[in-house]
Order: sequence, then C-alpha cells, then structure tokens
Amino acid sequence: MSRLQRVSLPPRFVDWSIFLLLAIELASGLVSLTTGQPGGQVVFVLHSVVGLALCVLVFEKLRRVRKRVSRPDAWDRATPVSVLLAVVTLGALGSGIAWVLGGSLALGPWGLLNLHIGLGLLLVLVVVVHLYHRWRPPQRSDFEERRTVLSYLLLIGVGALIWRFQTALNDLLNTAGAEHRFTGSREEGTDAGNEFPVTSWVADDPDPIAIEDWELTVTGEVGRTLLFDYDEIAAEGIGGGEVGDRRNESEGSSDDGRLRATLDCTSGWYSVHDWRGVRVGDLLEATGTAESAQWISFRSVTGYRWSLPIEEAREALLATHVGGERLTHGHGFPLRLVAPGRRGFQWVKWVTEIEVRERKDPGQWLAVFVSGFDGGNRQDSNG
Ligand SMILES: Nc1nc2c(c(=O)[nH]1)N[C@H]1C(S)=C(S)[C@@H](COP(=O)(O)O)O[C@H]1N2
Ligand SMILES: [Mo]
Repeated sequence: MSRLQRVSLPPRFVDWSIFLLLAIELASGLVSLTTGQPGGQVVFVLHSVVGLALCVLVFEKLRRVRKRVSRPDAWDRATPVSVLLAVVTLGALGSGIAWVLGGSLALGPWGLLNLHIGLGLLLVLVVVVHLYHRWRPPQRSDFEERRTVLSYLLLIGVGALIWRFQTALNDLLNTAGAEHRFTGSREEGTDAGNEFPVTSWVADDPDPIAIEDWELTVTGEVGRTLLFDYDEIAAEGIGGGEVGDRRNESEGSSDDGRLRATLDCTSGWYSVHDWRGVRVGDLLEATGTAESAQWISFRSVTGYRWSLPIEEAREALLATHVGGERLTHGHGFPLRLVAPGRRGFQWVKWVTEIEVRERKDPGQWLAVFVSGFDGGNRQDSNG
C-alpha cells in the first residue's frame, strides 16, 4: 500500500465534507459582505481558513475522479456538470487566493473580488444540479467518529497553517497591492477629496441633482415633519452643534458635523476621508422623535435605501463635503450618508428622505438590488 493510499479518505466522506465546507464558505462569505467592524474579523479569517481546507479536499477529490473524466467512454449525461463544477470550484478558490495575494483584474466595472463573489454564487447553482445527478446519501461507516474528528482537525489545521504563513508572507513582502484591511479591501484615494472610486452597487445612476429642486424630508415617527433645503443643511450646526475647525483624530464621533470615516466597498477597496455635513442626531433633535422610534431609514432620490438603529444613526453623518470639497455628483451630491463601521453599500448617496421608523425595514434588501432598473430617475428624454 502506497503512502498516499493510506492517508486517502473515504470518497463519501470527502464529498460530503466538501459540501459542508462549501456551505460554511457561502454563509461566511455572505455575512462578510455586511461586516465592517473590526470585531467581525473572525468571519473573514474563517472564510480564508475553510477555503484553504477546501483546497485540500478538492485536490483529493480531483485525484480520485481524474481517471474517469479523462476517459470519454466513461462519460455519462452528468459528467459535463461535474466538469463545470470542477472548473467553477477551482475558479472560486483561485480567484479568492489571487485576491489575497494582491492580484487584480479589470472586468468593466467589476474586479477580481466581484469575480470571486460571482463564481461563489454560481457554485451554489452548479452544486445543486450536481447533487441532483450524483446523490449518494452519507453513510455511517464513512464518518467513523475518531477518524472524522481527526480528519477535520487535520484539515482545519492545514488551512490555518497556510493562512498563517500567507499573512506572515504578505506582512513581510508588503507587496504592492497585497496590503489589505481586515475586510480584504485595499486602499484607494484616501484623503484625496473627491478623487476616489465612484461605485454604484447595481444600476443606480440618477441625473445630476439641481440644488433648487432638492430638499430633505424628515418624516415618520417624528414630533413634526420637517423640510430642509440645501442652504439649511450646508449651514453647519443644525440643532445647536458647535462648529469646530479641528480635524477629528479618531473615527466615530460626529459631534461638530465632522467625521473621519472609512468607506469600505464590498468590491474590494476602501478610502478614508474627513467628511463634513450634518449630524443625524442634530436633525432628529430638530424634528423630535416619538418614543416608538427605533430605526432610521435613509432614502435616495433613486429609491435606494438603508436603515440604521436609532442610536447608531444619531452618530452618523449626512455629508455635503469630503476632504473640504463639495461632494461631486458621483459621490452623492447634495447629500450622502456616512455610516462609520458599515460597509459602503449602506452609505446611501443622493439622500432626499429620512424616515423615522418603529421597525426594521426588510424591504431595503430588495431596494438596493432593484433600485435603478426602472430607470425612474433618469430624465434623458426631456433633459
Ligand atoms: N443611492 C445609492 N447609494 C449608494 C449606492 C448606489 O448604488 N445607490 N452604492 C453604494 C455602494 S455599493 C458604495 S461602495 C458607496 C460608494 O460610494 P462612492 O461612489 O462615493 O465611492 O455608495 C453606496 N451608496
Ligand atoms: Mo460598494
């Protein structure tokens, strides 16, 4: 018996373990997209370590099926799906690893990390079709207790070891482009005024907003609904906040309408800026809030919207300026949400309405995906 054969794992153990690890990757990958606080770092580490452990299992599986696939007469109806599965899996793993090592790719508005996410989601679909064709129920004998526990410990150990080695290597080389925030994002355009990437999540692309047509409405569970025009918002100190001229040294305090905060987009870049505008808490003091007020929803002229728990929202900023410059249209002029610790997609641009709510707003998940597809805010036809 060769040494390789002796360490090889039962086929069904490998297959179902791949499935299990893929499920963990899907869940941790999705959760990571909404994670922006350093405390959530564990999600990203888990995603990396399990991904590397998955490489080991996939290698083992490919070794097993290689012969069958390379003999055309052994193909059946489901073999093409298996091959596709192998390709997508290797693509998802490879793009993730390439990203961490500093790779990049220009695919129109998308990059390497978008490709990774896209392949990950495609994988879910292909796995379902593959399982439909090749369903083999797991059996007790494949998961004999001691061996199973040992195998998993070994797998995760190997994953963790490679991950540790990789982070150490990155630190050592500090390779251009391989420097990451804990979210995996790379720095772009920090403190460069408006000169940082403009990103719209899916299809949002409104016409530039004419300032005389724009107003901010604060409605819902408020003492009184109020309207503000741009001059009122841009005149600092609504609600009596003192205006200071110091640069905030730390993130997270918007006391004087100024806030240094990190915009971290899920497509893989981040940018740190001094934002200026009006503290949401000051607006809410001006309108008053009902006792039932729990959530604050920020709505764009395009219908795009996101909400924050009221205590967090009070400390957030509605920015008119970045790095001393007035926001450009692409960055959300006249007003955009700056929500420290939240991922970029939650920093609503072109804000026109604040709704004070009793409950969470599950509809926002749909709104961020469909907003812009109806072309609602484009006025191309009549200029
Ligand atoms: N209304 C609206 N706000 C939006 C988006 C959008 O598509 N529509 N994109 C979000 C995403 S995904 C990110 S990363 C940030 C990007 O802000 P920026 O374009 O100023 O860099 O805005 C967020 N706010
Ligand atoms: Mo984003």
